[in-house]
Amino acid sequence: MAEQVKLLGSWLSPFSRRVELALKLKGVAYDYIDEDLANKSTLLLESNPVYKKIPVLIHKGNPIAESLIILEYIEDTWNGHPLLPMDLVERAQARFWAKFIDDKCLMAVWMSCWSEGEAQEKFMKEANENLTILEGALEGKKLFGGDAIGLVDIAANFLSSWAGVLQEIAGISLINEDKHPALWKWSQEFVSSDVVKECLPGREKLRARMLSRKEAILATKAPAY
Ligand SMILES: N[C@@H](CCC(=O)N[C@@H](CS)C(=O)NCC(=O)O)C(=O)O
Repeated sequence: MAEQVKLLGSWLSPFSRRVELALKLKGVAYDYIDEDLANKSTLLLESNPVYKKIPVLIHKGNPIAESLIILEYIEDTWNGHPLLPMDLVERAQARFWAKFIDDKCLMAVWMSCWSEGEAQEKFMKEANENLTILEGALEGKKLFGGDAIGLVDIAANFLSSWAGVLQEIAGISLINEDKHPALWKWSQEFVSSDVVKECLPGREKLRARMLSRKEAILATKAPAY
């Protein structure tokens, strides 16, 4: 029931969009609260006192934080569209790649877009190498989950629309048909799904928000997501 499931998120955040996508794939009804991250609600601060970040899923009054942990909770709690394969080895591999995306790809891509000069070159090299490694996990499949969207596809959402907009703003090209053909194809396939479309921020709105923050972000040495 919707009143039992609440998501504290932000329309801009790939992390909270991951949770929305998982809930929609499972067909779970939920109430969504869009947080003002410059003025966090008491509910958010009390629900995630350690990191004070969105997303937080509140199920029957129990708060669960950190998007990848929330995705696992959703998989364990609700039937319907499976986010993980049945095979135990494949499940472990999916978890590995989701963590690899968080640890090795997201920050490298993000920082490539928000740095300049030598630092930018370093981040772009790192992003390129790690995206090439990530492509190995596609192994000729159209999605990381095979024919259906799974945990790794959801974790990689940032590499679709967010990365596209940020690269455009930064005037760089990290993920394109020549450099990362498998990932490029994946991205086209991923964003063509209707349920995924419902869980993306909207290109123009995202672009406008990022452009308005560009100066402030560039002035910060280690801009947070
Ligand atoms: N590792 C976290 C990252 C979540 C995160 O970085 N959330 C950002 C928004 S994209 C946030 O709440 N930022 C507010 C802050 O840092 O004060 C996850 O996967 O859930």
